[in-house]
Amino acid sequence: MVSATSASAPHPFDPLSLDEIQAAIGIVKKAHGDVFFNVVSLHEPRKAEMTKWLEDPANTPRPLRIADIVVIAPGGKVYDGLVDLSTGTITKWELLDGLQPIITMEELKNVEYTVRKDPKVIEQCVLSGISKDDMHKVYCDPWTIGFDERHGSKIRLQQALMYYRPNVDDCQYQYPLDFCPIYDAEKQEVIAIDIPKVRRPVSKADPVNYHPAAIEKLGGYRKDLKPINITQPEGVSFTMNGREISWQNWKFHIGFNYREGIVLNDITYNDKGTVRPIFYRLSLAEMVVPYGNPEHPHQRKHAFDLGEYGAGYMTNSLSLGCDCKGSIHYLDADFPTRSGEIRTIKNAICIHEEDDGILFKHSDFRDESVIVTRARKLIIQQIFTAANYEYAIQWVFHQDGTIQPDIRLTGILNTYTMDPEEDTKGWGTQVYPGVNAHNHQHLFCLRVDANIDGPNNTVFMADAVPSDAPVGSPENFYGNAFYAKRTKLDTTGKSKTDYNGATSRTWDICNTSKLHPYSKKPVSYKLVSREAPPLLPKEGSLVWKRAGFARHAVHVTKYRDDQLWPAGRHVPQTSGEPSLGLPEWIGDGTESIDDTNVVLWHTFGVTHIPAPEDFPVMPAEPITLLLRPRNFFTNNPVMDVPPSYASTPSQVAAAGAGVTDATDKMSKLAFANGVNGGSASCCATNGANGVNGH
Ligand code: ABN
Ligand code: CU
Repeated sequence: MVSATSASAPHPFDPLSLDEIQAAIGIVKKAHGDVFFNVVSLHEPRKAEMTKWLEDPANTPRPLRIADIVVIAPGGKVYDGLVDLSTGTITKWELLDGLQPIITMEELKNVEYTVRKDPKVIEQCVLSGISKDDMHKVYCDPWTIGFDERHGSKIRLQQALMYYRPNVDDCQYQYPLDFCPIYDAEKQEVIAIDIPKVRRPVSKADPVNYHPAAIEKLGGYRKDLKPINITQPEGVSFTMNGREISWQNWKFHIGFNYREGIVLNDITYNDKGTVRPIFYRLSLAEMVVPYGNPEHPHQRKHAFDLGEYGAGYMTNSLSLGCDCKGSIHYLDADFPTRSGEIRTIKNAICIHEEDDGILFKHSDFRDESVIVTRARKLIIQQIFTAANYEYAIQWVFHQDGTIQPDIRLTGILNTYTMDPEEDTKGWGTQVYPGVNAHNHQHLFCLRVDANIDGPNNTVFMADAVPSDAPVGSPENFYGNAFYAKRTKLDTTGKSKTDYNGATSRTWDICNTSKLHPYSKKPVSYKLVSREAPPLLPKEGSLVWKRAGFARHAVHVTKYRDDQLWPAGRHVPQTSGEPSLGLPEWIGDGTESIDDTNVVLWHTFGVTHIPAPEDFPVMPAEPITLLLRPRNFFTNNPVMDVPPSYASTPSQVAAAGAGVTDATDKMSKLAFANGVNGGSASCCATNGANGVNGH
């Protein structure tokens, strides 16, 4: 039993500690013997109870610590359970029928070992032009199978995407093989192989690699880079209390789970002494990567990297100076292994500040008085590796109340083999001789559990449009009128909306019971997201059915405990009939979401038509969006951030007396006093020599 009442009791949002995971495992083992542990994670406190505790923690009972458990018992039987850690009791134990839980890293690793020994796989390798003695050079990325109607969802399956490495240090993704074994995780054997009608032998092209020895061979690394060092001689400007962070008026809790990775809870901003709630919970709740090649079996290639593999389970251990620079605070993550041991990922989350360019600036053209204030940002980061791809997830907090989820995609393209003269028919690109990188999308689902100045919020869609009135009419005589048209999304059905670049469409999460004193508009947070392509696979396709959340850029639901994951709780091998998660919660579309506790689900991402520059390793591609305060603060909330330089007209007239100058000395050295020999007055709008200190 793990006491929840001691002084060191965890915050109710904290992930389960190592001790708590061990306790839960012990309790399950005692009751159910040897099972494979798939999930042992925090069962999040019920919101009603948690909200009371957050309001008055000293006088409210602390929500109990409960472990959310998924196990696979002998015979492939899957159980969902709950363990109350305060009493040491199992409060729920439910056998699931035809549902497959998330695939763990350990399960993935078994597959390669099996396929290398399988006689039928060896036969196919030989047909591809690989010697049977070279099976140690054959690799596979074991993917969940998606859904295959021939095999259903009762047996736990993976599809093995096959590759070859002529040498151990070669990048296998340039030697894809053309067949696809199907692996039964319970039997631990290959049960079928999908073999294409048109065979394509393994490529004979010379390897192209990106490791240092390969780059040396190609002429070596660039030699013109001087070091950039980031120093924070007085330390960082944030404070941590357990997993609660305070920085620049922000305060929130940093959680982490096997599936979504970073989860941010109870996000508030101290607005001149008033602590204002903004979001109850923010996370990336799901993602899907549909591939666009119509040939069998590529229709199965649409990984749900969070629901099927887990952004937590796949997270990297981050290293200082590489993944993050500066003064870093790290948080570790603990997970169960299949057998019930503990796996700790050191430095799973890094927290640090970065300079962020100009926060605001104005200079007066009359007299060259100027104010320049530099911004900094706070970054909560994790990076996960989803087989070939890397995803760097940054939750960026800005001083002005903006939150910016920022994702960088890097790593390696998923590839398939082709004859170098073959026509890709537009479904992919030959990125290297014999390498076909199929078109695909990366569609993420951001879950926004809103709390804008209180739990009752309403979502509006805002479109910048011209006046409806014609030119020459009394309302729009000159024809120049335009405005932001606001449409209230007052039912779940109406909330299904898509991005429209032509109207600069945004969505406002409003508290309609609180109006701004000047604008008379409701206090709000605006979702500004310009990378929200539609799901390109057609209505009725397998991925359309399975990834219901990706059908629209925005859906809004009424909050319910446990509605966390928009493609369902157990995603592998769902058929999409019915579509789980968000389509179920949207229901017939009649539920009111007006002035209530709402959750906004936002699907955004990129459509990736690969190009040779993406190979053999992709330069990181950023995707970003903003949650911005609008009509929320009385006026600019960052005027109290100390400026780097500030002079008023009277100070300019008095030749600089009283000017505030906190510019960094290195900049002056480099450009003003040093190289260019100009004056050290850094902020004149057009310095005589054209060089400013900033
Ligand atoms: N991107 C699909 C995937 C993720 C993890 C492991 C295998 C495959
Ligand atoms: Cu991509």
